[in-house]
Amino acid sequence: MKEKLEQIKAEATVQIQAADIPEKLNDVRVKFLGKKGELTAVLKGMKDVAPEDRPKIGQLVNDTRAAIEEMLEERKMKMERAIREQKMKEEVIDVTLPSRKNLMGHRHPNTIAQEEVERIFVGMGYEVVEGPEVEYDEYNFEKLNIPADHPAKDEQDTFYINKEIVLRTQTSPVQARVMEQGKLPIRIISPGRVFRSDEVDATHSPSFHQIEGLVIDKNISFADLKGTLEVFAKELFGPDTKTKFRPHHFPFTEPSAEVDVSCFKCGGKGCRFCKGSGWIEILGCGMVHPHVLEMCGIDPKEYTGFAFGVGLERIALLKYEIDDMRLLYENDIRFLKQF
Ligand code: 2U9
Repeated sequence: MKEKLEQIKAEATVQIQAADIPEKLNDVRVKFLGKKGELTAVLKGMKDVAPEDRPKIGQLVNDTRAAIEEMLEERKMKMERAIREQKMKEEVIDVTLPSRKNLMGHRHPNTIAQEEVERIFVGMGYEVVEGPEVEYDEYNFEKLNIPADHPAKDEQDTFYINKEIVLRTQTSPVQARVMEQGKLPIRIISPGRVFRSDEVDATHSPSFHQIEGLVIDKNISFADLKGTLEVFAKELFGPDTKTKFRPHHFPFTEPSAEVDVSCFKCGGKGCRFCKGSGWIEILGCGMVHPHVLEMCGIDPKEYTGFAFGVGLERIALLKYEIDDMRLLYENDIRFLKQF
């Protein structure tokens, strides 16, 4: 029995040393220590051993099992260490490699145009003020001198929430609210989304953006309006830009004008871009109507002011020479990537 145990131990030693992967080592464990293993078979044969020899043989079997287990454990640890070292060798990290670049998005052309306009006016001391997109009819129309029966109300094709509440058709109500607060002087621009129930085409959308401006102080004249918008045009389209004020009519300003800039493509000679005229229309403006001042709690005998409004998409289309407004809303990355 003793020889048999020594033989088992010797065989196990050889096979444990020969095992080169964890699976083979496990096979060895099963072969010698498993339920049907060789050592278990020896234990089962104990009944044939003389009773007085049994404790001694039993001890020998236990010692052999312990020795085999120890060898298995030691081999397993060595194997794991070797595997780990091999992995470390194979997975060398080259810390000098350049990192992968993150895909960075950028601002939408509308936002670029808006921030450019904001930069120009903030540089002239204006404050940027935002307000609600859902407005009372009173602020969107009444206080801007557009009463219930005024044709401008039809012209502006308004989205009505109910009789008193509309989706704002311009950002003017923001200015009306600031005027009502009564803190003077006022020098603000209000950018934001506006809504008109227009059919979608290359130059119209039911939802677009405006930037309106308002200045109220003592002794503000049309000359201030002209000077301000001339500076704005030169900043936006280049120092050689000329401006032309054409008389116009808006209910909220009197007198009113539309402003053209000399074509920045041809310098005013006339080209395809300006349809041969040498001029491009960019905004509307005027002196705030005395009745509007009154309705917003400002005394028109003491204070005067000017206002202007510009379509943001129009600026983006002109600046980036985009010929269809719909491109600005489709979010096609191939288009947006260009700006
Ligand atoms: C108050 C008083 C007056 C804002 C103004 C315009 C002229 C104008 C258009 C430009 C293109 C709208 O986006 S557009 O279709 N706007 O021409 N807007 S004066 O006048 C105001 C605003 C607020 C209290």
